[in-house]
Amino acid sequence: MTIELIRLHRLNIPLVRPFRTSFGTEVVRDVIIVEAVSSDGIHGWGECTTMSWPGYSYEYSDTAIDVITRHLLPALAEIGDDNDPLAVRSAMDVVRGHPMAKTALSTALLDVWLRQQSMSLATYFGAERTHVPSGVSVGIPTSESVSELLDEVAGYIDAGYRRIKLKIEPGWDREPVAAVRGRWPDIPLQTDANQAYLRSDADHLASFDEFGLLLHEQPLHEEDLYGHVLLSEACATPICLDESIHSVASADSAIHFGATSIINIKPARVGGYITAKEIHDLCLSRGIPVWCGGMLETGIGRAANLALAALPGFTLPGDTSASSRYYKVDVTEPFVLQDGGLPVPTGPGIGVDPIPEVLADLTVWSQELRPA
Ligand code: NPG
Repeated sequence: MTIELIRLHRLNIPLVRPFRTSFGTEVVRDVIIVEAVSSDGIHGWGECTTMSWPGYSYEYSDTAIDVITRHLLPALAEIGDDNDPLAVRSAMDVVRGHPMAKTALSTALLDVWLRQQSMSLATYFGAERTHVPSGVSVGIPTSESVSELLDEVAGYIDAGYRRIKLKIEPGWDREPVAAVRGRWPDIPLQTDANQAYLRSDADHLASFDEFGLLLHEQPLHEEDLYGHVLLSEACATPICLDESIHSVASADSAIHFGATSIINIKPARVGGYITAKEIHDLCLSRGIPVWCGGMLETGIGRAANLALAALPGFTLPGDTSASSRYYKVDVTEPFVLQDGGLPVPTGPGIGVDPIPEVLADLTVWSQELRPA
């Protein structure tokens, strides 16, 4: 199969509410959707989850466009018409890093490849679950008001979300966690600091043990693996790594050294769904529970994440929330919460397509690229 055309669609989608974390505030999702068109007329889709600034990682939307255009697409010329997912991944290996750009392009190609075989992504993974329980990630209210936070959390709990993740940072941590735990003593609750703490905060973070949390996600800098080992020793609350995990090898090292006892698997952070599945398999074999992270995906990225999260090692609810948690209008048919979770798409490939008029409406820039 020959890929004749790659289209990059850059969209700006207003969020239903600002999403504030320890690394910044997003009000509008600046997202790139990659479309791959094959010579037999099949369209495949992938989402690039970069933000407009390098706050979560060094990648951002402008670098992703550059890397896809000038490096990843030319690298694919090496494999000619062979779009086998493993061949695509190894061709892209010539580029260091840039996992979100790689994920976007490789997922669009994987989608074409699967659609040609009429196989769903979940089936390709060997996933059997048809419904995935949803958690929700709650940002820091821009007002920094605990009562506003409680109202937001109450809305999510009423909607049926199965676990709550609170974004924290120094100065916004014990009080909101205590308030949510006080009001909902039994709800599965976890924190996410996005690297905002220091090793010297270990005693402070250990003081959260009284709240019976599921986990603390990525409290320290992503390179501070040993710091997370020390934190794991200081806290009864399990430590879960996100930003530190970029590959099977980094997951294996973090588990081996005792820096993490749970892993957040985000395909976009590890360079694609093939590697994400391999990290899942490693964790399953080591008895390490995993859950699927999110990066405010549209229906395109969400559909693929749900297929992954249908694998058996995903034993904790992930950040796979309904479309309405993020957007008034999603690019695809909206994912709607059913019984506290979302259905795993069953159609060929990722199982969803953008709605052409919505895609056109939200597009602020687009470009057509011809593979060599
Ligand atoms: O539900 O998609 C979601 C958001 C989950 O908190 C979430 N994502 O740090 O994991 C994170 C955070 C994030 C969002 C990271 C956007 C990067 C970009």
